[in-house]
Amino acid sequence: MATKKKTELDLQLNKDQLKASIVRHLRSTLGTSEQKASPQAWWKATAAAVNEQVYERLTRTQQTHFNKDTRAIHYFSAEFLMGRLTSNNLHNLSLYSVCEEALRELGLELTDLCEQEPDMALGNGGLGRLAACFIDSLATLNYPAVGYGLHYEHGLFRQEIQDGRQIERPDSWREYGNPWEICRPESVQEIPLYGYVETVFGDKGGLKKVWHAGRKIKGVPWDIPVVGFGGHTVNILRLWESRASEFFDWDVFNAGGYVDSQAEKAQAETISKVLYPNDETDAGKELRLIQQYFFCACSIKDIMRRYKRVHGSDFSNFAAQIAIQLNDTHPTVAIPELMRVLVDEEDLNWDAAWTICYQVFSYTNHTLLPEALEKWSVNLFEKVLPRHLEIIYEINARFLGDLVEAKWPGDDVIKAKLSIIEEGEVRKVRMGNLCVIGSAKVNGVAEIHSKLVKEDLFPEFAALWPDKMCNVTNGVTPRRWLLACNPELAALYDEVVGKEWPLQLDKLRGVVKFADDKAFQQQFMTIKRHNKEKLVKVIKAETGIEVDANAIFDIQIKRLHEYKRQQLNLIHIMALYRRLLANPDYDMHPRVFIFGSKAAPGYKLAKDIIYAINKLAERVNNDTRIQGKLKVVFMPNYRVSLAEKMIPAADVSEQISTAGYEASGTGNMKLALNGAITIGTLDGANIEIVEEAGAEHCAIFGLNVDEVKALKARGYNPYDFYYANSELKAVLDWFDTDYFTPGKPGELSSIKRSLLEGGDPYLTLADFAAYSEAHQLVDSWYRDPALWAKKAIINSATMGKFNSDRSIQDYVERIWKLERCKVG
Ligand code: RUG
Repeated sequence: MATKKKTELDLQLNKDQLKASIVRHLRSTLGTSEQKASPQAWWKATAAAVNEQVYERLTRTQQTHFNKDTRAIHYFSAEFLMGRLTSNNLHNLSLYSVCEEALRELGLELTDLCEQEPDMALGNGGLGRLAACFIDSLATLNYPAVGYGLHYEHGLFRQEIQDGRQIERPDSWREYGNPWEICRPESVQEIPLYGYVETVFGDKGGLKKVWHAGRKIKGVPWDIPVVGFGGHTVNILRLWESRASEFFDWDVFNAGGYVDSQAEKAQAETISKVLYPNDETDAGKELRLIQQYFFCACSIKDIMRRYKRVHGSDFSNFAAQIAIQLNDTHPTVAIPELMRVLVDEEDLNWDAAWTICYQVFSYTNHTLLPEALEKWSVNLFEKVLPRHLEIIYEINARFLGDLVEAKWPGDDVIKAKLSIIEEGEVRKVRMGNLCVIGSAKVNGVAEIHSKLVKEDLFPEFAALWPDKMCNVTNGVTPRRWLLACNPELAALYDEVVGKEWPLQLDKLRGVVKFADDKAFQQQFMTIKRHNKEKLVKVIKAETGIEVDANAIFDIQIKRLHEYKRQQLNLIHIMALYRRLLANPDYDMHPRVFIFGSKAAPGYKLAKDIIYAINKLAERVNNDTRIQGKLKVVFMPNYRVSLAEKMIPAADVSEQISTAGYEASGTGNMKLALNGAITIGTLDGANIEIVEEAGAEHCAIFGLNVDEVKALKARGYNPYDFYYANSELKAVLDWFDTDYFTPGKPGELSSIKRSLLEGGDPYLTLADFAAYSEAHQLVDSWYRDPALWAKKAIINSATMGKFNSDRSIQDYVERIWKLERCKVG
């Protein structure tokens, strides 16, 4: 008898079914009972019950994609900052309230169980979180997509604060098991490394290259199902774990070298052991290059396997079926790897292989900072990936010899600039140039950034290929960053504009007409107040600091970097403190400055800034003279799940990077969407936020991109600002005293030094006065509750553009040319 196909309705669980399923999993999957179960076990049983739904839909999705043989996007990223998945999956399956009720009947609170889940912190910051938002949107919009990355055993370090200083501790997100991942031993891959290249006679005549690997590593895939909102499409995020391969293990073992074989095994398994904690800087280490190659090679093999299952060795459809997006330069080595596979293993000639490659790849640039544009020494490349270096030389020779020579005949200066190889004492492979040369499209992540990529970073490439460069402004998923994290505001929006806004965020524009409505303002601000009260408790629990929800909550959450200018915020708080000490009646609305930030472990100045913030906090928070008008909080271990608690509670959003340095920013979007007012420079996506919300509803200050360039060109001297502004001078001189570090003068001096002797590369002092004025403006707005409510509402209601669904749709139209595939 033919089995009836399950319909969408059959899949939708009711409360009693879900409850029964949770209890069943508690007993049969977790091996415990309702009486004995720990909160961990309840959380895992709940996840297992949800997974029944997820897997059913995952199978359907995979069958549909296979049957229709769809073109798919493969998003290659060294980082996916997923955070927690329980609440997200429940929301996307429309099961959140059903689950809440089911658990309540079992005497449990869903929000408490969600706290059991460790964050999946497989990323540093914006770049990794963007990748997570994008795969959510791809599934939501029913696009066939696979995320490919690394299955780090330890994600970004856990930050502890001891005596004000950052201490890094290992993050063990899967120490006690993770219910959302599925190991797929049937799709294991083997990856070569090191060794040498031999030239032999090919079967079809002519010469052929053979790479004899010195070592092989096993890549074990772990799949994380990615549930689209509405639950139709469930794509996968496939993360590769490295293991020792039998290839070398047994050789050494049989030769009697058991201990050596164990050492090699440990080395192999080191590859996916830990995420490099550097945001925006290239570590330049052998292990990092191996990490990059390892996950790219596993992923290309995986793509090949799937393609060949349908098309055999006919590669004429490859570029029509496969699109690969390179998230920054980290996965660039995928380009020579695909060339190697096509030429060496599949016997295509160079031109045919290159034509395919060139159509398959596209590259997203996320930064203009020179230290983040990866360069690998040629020697290292040659040692680890000898065949790839040959392929890179060949790509380079053809590019320079044909295209560059045709456009700029005889111009060796341009050739040297565009070459993939940087000449010098240490010859280097420039991954940025390789990306541009090997990609069909190159995009920046906000209008201004894309303009600078074109005009300042890659001007010659833009002249050579005027249509290659484009922009896709970043976005964030409104499901996580409003629906799930701010349930009260989400419910209010449901009432006012209907329930479609999580998919069509532009619908929030319908709220603008209520921005002056007193009753609506009150509802909106009451929700903000509730969110602030919740954060007050979290702050108390995490830091012991008491703050008052009546104060303005002013939040700066992002990685610590000089260009992001936490030091500007810091010196401004010190200036406010001085004003209050000098005049206890100084007129300001009470303010709580809240920071959340991790510094790269080797970035000394960034760590000193964290220390200074904490020392300032100790002093200010315990100074009764200022009558609680100023509080400073540094929230330890900033991560996705903490962001979800901080963002809904923010009144003010600090987006104060030096203009021209923040490619986009995405925290700026999340904070504004949740009703925070931006204090910001005209940098990255701030510019587009201001365009949407209206300049009068944001506090914009400081030098713009052209002014920054002009000041630098004229010769910036921070001492000019130091001597001209007595308050600024006094604040900087304070760093040399022991006022904040009793008995230890000079402990904070490195910050002053960087701003004066160090030349203040990010123009902190130049923007200080304008920043201080912007704060005064914000303070004056806040004293008028109706005015503030109006601005907050307008900010939230006008952020529709920053839906990551819109970003994905832009990628589809401008770059990927994908078709949606409805899963029945
Ligand atoms: O710094 C950028 C952010 O401005 C941007 O919003 C984010 C996503 O596009 O990427 C960040 N980024 C850039 N993270 N790492 C890099 C350089 O590798």
